[in-house]
Amino acid sequence: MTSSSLDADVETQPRERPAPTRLRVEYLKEAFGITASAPRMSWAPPAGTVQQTAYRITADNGWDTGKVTSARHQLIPYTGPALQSRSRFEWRVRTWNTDADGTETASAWSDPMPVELGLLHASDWTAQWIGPEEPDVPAREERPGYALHKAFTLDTVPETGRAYATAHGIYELFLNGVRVGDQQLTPGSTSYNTTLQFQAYDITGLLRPGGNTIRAVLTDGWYRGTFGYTRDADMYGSSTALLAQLEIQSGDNRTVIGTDGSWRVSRTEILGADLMAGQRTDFRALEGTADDAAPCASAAAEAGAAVVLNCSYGTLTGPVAPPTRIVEEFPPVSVTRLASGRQVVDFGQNIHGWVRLSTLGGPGEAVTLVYGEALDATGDVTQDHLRPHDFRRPGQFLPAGQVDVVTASGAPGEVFEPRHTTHGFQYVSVQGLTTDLAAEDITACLVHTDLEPVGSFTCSDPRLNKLHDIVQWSFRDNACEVPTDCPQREKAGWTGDWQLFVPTAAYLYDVTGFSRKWLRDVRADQWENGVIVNISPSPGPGFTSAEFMAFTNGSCGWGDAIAMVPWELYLATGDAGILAENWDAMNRWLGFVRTTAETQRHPSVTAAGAVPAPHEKYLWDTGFHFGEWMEPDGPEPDLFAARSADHGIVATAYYRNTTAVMAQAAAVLGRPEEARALANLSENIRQAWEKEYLDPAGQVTQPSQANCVRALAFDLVSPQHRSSVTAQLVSLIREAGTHVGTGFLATPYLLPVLADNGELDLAYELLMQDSEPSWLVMVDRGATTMWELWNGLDAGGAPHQSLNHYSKGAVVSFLHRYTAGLRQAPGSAGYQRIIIEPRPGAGLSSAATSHTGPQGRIDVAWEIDDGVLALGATVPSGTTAEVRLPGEPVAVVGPGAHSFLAADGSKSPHFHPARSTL
Ligand code: RAM
Repeated sequence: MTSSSLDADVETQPRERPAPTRLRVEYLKEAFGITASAPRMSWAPPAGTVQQTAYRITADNGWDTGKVTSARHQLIPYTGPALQSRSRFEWRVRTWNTDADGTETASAWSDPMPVELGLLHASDWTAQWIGPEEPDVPAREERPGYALHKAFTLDTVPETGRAYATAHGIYELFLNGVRVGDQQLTPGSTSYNTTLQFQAYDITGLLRPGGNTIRAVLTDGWYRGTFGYTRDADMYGSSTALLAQLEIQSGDNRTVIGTDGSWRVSRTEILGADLMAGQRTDFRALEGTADDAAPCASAAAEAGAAVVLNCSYGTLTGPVAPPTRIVEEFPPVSVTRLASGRQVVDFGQNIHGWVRLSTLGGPGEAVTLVYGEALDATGDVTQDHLRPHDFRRPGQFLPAGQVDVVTASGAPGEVFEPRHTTHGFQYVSVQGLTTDLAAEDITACLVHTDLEPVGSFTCSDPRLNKLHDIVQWSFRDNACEVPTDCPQREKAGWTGDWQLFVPTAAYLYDVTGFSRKWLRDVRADQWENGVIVNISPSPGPGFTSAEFMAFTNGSCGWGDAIAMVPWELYLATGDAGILAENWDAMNRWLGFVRTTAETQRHPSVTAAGAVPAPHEKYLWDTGFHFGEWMEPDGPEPDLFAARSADHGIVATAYYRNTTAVMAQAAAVLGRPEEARALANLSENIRQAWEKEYLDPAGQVTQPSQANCVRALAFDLVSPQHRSSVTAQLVSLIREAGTHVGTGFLATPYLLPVLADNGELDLAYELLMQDSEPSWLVMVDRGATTMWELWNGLDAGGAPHQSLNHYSKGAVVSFLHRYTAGLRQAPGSAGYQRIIIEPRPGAGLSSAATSHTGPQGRIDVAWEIDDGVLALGATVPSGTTAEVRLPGEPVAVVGPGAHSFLAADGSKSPHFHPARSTL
């Protein structure tokens, strides 16, 4: 149903409501330079309404849906005039909604959201790829930044100006000496062989009549700099390149200034820049070269011509995730001058990014900045725990990197900000600077993908609040372009880490675009045989080091990310399209797992019987697996030994889980036959697991907390064995002195499994445990981010491995879902049906959580006073909540603010809805 005019709508709808909010285009808040020619629009219904009944979208390009009777407000396809490269429009939406009393009211119009398309086709690019001439490519980590620049003249002030730019490497653009835009580390990290992002910028305000200069600074970045644990260089190529196109419009006149052979290349102050190693800047190198602000004669004299390169345009694409930015800046909490003369700066928080240093040494004096997460006995920064093994020289370690060096020229106003590298750090050892640093001389810049926060948690226990805080910090520090494992040692998109943390992350931040971008790389990096590689983006099997470590790909719990991550995103958003995008890749992964299970037997099984038992074809017990990984007191990981170990108990569990997840995904995608077949396969695997790994007494045969947790979390044992496996898990935990014994994979499920199987108190005992290993040890030892190991800082304060890995932080989803008590109902996606069920414990007297999902913001808060639990909940439009309080029947409530009182569970229950309002 549509209505013809906006005015008529207003007349018939006198009661105006607040407007729809959170307008998004393809999950983006800023849709500038996108390359989706049929973008989809979403919004959140106005706060305080019960149910959207209709919407109307209008745009300034003539698009008008009229009034459409529909409750839908997610991913509405654009149906206006066909969009071309550079098309621009502003859209807004109003909705009609029912109130609690059933009357329909019209909302106000939302604020407008601008959308502008970038360059959709390779043929839109008239610019040519250019690069510096490098007869001898300098050694890795020593490669300088180059400036590629061009002077041009404009007759008039232009009406609009756009710049489109990308690079093989990292680029920054400057127009007339002013930095263009506020994005960092552009063009961002992707699997460059298949996808290269370009950025679009509005440069209208930076252009001027007369002489102008466009200048790009180009360094190695992910393209050819060193990367990851193995510190490989040249992953995507051995030369850097720039592609930039300025389009300047005045009336009907479009001037295009693209990179080509007329551009000049000069040196910059950056003598070396590498994402892992650090940045070396010598401002003296600029002496006698171009002033950024003006194309002076000396620049031309200094510069050489750019080389035109024959690179492809075919991989170019606009953004699908928010950009990377400096999201926060901090002053130091202390600066300490050591006896050695070094100054140690403590920012009080472990972060990812760099510092901005405004006090440099005297002319020609080098100041060295060593970044780290921990201090040694002398109070200086130590990096020893961050040094990776050198696989090519067993027993040796590689440098940790994270060292910047800056030499001043003495020119006034020199500021060092190494934006062509990044570091994971809380401390910086400033070496070679005689001036005492004041707080305003050095600033920490937190750099990450600019994600929207959508979730919160707080409770009456300060240590749990701190735990939540440090987990959130670890996520922020590892959300730079792709979900990384750690921001210092590796900065790598490990599949397993994201698989196990994405449910927590998606509750706290809108990670949809960010994850979709990464999944595109995961799919691109998938091997012919279906193997999902451990790290994405990565350059593929043709690359030497990838080949060297190739045997580790195909690990259970890591490769399964291709099913688990899309499924979690679907649950968070209700967007089945994310499942559809990844469906083929999941099937190919499953094909690899299934073929491996059906055709290979682990030698230990073969030794036990020449003829395979019928259930053995469902056991995935060969190939390399990381296994549970990093259990406390576990052996030092030995990847080469793991290659032949029997990890069937873990791998078969993941085989079961992935088939179960895919069965549900198939059902959502309207593939009932596949859903049935997958569910059957999953049940067969379950039975095989039970037969192989559960003894007749209902005990897991390879007893570990992790194996018991998986048995329950992945529904591996039949209902009659759940209690014996729970009892086994409980006794393993008690044998460990009530300590956590899981590593990476099972940790997210440990507390939920206990709570779901009648052991809520034990879940809380583990949560509140404060001797090693435990989460609160991290809090008590002053962690500001989650550690990779349970003993990241040991009792003596010595650091071990990374102090900034979010994986163990998945525990905080227990705080959201159980402690505060907000979770989705089974079968719900996009938070349309929720369950509010506080499960208090550990003497907590209050807890609160919020989550802004597709329907809007949900708030849950409870307090216990004198044995009475008072619960307040706000349920957004279009959402149904089941409220479950101790000993009471389920109350089903709709949108609005509700409050309830109940006994806290320890006293006799008394429960009634006290008040509900809109
Ligand atoms: C480590 C990474 C990552 C983990 C792999 C298996 O080096 O830091 O967290 O997934 O190993």
